Order: sequence, then structure tokens, then C-alpha cells
Amino acid sequence: MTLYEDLKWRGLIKDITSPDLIEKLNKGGLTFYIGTDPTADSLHVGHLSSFLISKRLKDAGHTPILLVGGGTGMIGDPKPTTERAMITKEQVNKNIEGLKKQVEKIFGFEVVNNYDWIKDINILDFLRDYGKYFNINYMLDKDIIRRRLDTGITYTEFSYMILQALDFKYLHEHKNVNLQCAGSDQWGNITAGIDLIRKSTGDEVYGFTMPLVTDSQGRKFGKSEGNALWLDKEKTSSYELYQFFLNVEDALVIDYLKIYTFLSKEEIEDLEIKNKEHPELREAHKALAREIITFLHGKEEYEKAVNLAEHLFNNKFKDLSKKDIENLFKNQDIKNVETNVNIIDLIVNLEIAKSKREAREFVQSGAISINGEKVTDINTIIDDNMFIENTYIIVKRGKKNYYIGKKEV
Ligand code: 545
Repeated sequence: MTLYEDLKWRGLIKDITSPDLIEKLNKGGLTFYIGTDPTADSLHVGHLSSFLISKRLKDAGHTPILLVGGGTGMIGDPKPTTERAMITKEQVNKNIEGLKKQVEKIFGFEVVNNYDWIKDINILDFLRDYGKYFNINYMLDKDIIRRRLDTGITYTEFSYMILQALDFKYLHEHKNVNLQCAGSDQWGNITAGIDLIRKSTGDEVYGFTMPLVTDSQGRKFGKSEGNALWLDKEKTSSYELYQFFLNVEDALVIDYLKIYTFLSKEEIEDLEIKNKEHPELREAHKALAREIITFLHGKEEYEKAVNLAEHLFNNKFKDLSKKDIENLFKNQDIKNVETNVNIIDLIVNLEIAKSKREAREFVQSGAISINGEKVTDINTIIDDNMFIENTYIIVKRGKKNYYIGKKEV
């Protein structure tokens, strides 16, 4: 398969600006760029598909440049709905540091910051050398701008596309960049750059966009219970990523393997058959989690995530570290509890039961386990050695209700 055929097969191409791009993609040798504004100090899974494309193109012989928008990040790319809140310059710089470190670590590509050239353009040069190429009707015709006219858009956000177009021209002239790629929301900004370059230099450059990845309800992919899944493992642990990818919808797991992994067509088709014949083995889901976490955080992190998941699955907690337990039960509230109390008091303190009577019923019916071991004696005393690493006690009621107690010091 050619690169273009592979990208199409993976569902990674939404639009291309010219059919000429196909042969150029297949031939290799293009320098391309993808940009990201520093609206946060870490990328999240929602941006991953578009950044993985830079590795796919690099592996096919193209040269990637990653741009962090220190300049554009201060302006704000207009969203279809509302004006963005401006972020402070301090916040922009903090986010740039985080993003640069992250994209260099994960992708290892050259990173440029458009503040470095935008800062030197004064207002008169901007209006004469760039504004002159932008007819208002052309700008109003951009889908996202048009949708903002009734809710209102400020001059600041309205002028954003000129900055992104200016970037493309700058990189074309200084780094021989002939291609910009991005998610589908960037179509207007990319074509603005292509038109600026054609009008001002006569050169033909290219762009392509990737579809926004969604779940079967059409919701943007990459959030779990409303929270973004960050690519920074201090924000979202490998274990959380593992659980997320292990539990993506069966109907979409093969599509996600195409988008988020570098497994070959044959390997993915083989997983598709296995997933059909033995869905209970979840081989496709495990491959998805393995490939992504290994790519992002390395094999060791992946194995740690699997190990933690197996502990939870097998109800084995005693040999876990404090950090492991905090990781396993990150979204769970942890209550302070006293040591040397009766198990009934502990169950009531942890609000597992509403009364001592109900607590006794839970214990006697065998519904309660402490650190993975069932306890049925209502006279059990919870003493120090029942706190893992002298800190945490894990009480489970029934099949999957976990309550974490932290020993009061
Ligand atoms: C700025 C100057 C350029 C070229 C591009 C830009 C950024 C672009 C933009 N991109 C998005 C973005 O999201 C916030 C990242 C939070 C860490 O706004 N104007 O910065 C997203 N981009 C990746 C994909 C995207 C896009 O980072 O392109 O489609 C999301 O998948 O929304 O010269």
C-alpha cells in the first residue's frame, strides 16, 4: 500500500486541498508542519490522532516540524460557538514549556514557536504585508467565522486566520515547508495559508485534514467521565489510559486500532477476526491499550498498568504500594479512618452501611472483603497490620463497590 492508501484505509484523511498532493505524499521528501496552541500544558488523547500522523509521514520519508503557537495562543483560534477567554502571557509560556517538552519527548521532532517571528511584525507591516491579501468577504466565508457572526466575534479572533496563514508562509520561505496537516476544524486556517502563499509568492503548497475522532454517539473521543485523558502520565496515569482503551466500544475498537496504532493492515485484520470469534478475550482492546501506552510511555509503564489491572481483577492488594493504591482508586474518595476499631464501626465510618445493623448484615452475608479477603466475623478488630503500607485499607462490598480508608495519623 502507498502512504496515501494506508492513510485512507486508516480513515485518517478527511480532505486534501489538491489531488496533486497524493503523488507528493507517496513520493516522500516533503517538509510539513502541524501546529498546536498552548491552551494547556499537555496534549490529550483528543489530539493524539492528529499528532500520530506526523510520525506516519516521517516514517514514509517526510520531515515533520511541530509548531507551538506562542503567538497565536495569545489570540485564540475562534471556535464555532463562543469567544475564547484570553489566557495570560505567563500561562501561555507555562503551557509552551509543558507542550514542547512533551512533543519532543513523545515524538522527538523539531519544535518551533510562532511567537519568535510574529513578535517582530509591527502593526503597519502586518496590515500592509499580510492584511492586503485578505478580502473581508473571503474571511467571512470561512465556515467557523460565518457561524460566529450572530453570536459575535471580535477583531482579535477574526484576525487569527491571518496569523496562521502567515506562519505557513514563514515556514514555507524559511524551512521549505510545503504541507500543513491538522484535524478537520483547521480547514479554513490551512486554506487561508495556501491562498496567501499563492497570491504573495505564486508557489503552490498543500494541506490535508483528518476527521475528528468520535464515539458511536458522535461525542469527541478521548474523554472519560467528562475529564480529558492527558498524555502527561502525572496527570493521567498509564493505568487510567489502560482502563480507558480496554473499555472502548467493541464496534469501534478496530477503527481505533487503525487510527491510534502503527500495527500493519494484516495485524489489524487478524485482530478483527479474533475480536469477532472470541470477543471475551478482548485481544483487540488489549492490543490497542498496549500499542498506545507503549508508544506514549514505554513498555515498562504498560506492564505496570497491566499488573495493576490484574491486581484489581484478582482482588489482590496486599503487595501494592501506596502510589499503586492511589493510582487504582484515583477517582474514588478516600476517607480517614481510625485504627483498632471493630469492623462494624469501620463499615459505618466509610459510609458503606447506613447503620450498624446493616453493617452486621453485610458482614454476615459475606458481602464484605478487606484488602481482597472476605471477612464474615462481626467481632473482627481492624488493627494496624490491616492497613497496607500502614496507610490504606481497601474494603469491598459485593462485586465491585470499593471503599478506601486512610489510617488517621
Ligand atoms: C497555530 C498556528 C499554526 C498552525 C496551527 C495552530 C494551532 C491551530 C489549533 N489547533 C488545535 C489546538 O488545540 C489545542 C491544543 C491543546 C494542547 O488551534 N490553530 O491547538 C488542535 N491541534 C491538533 C489538531 C486539532 C486542532 O492542536 O490539528 O484538529 C485537534 O485534533 O483542533 O501555524
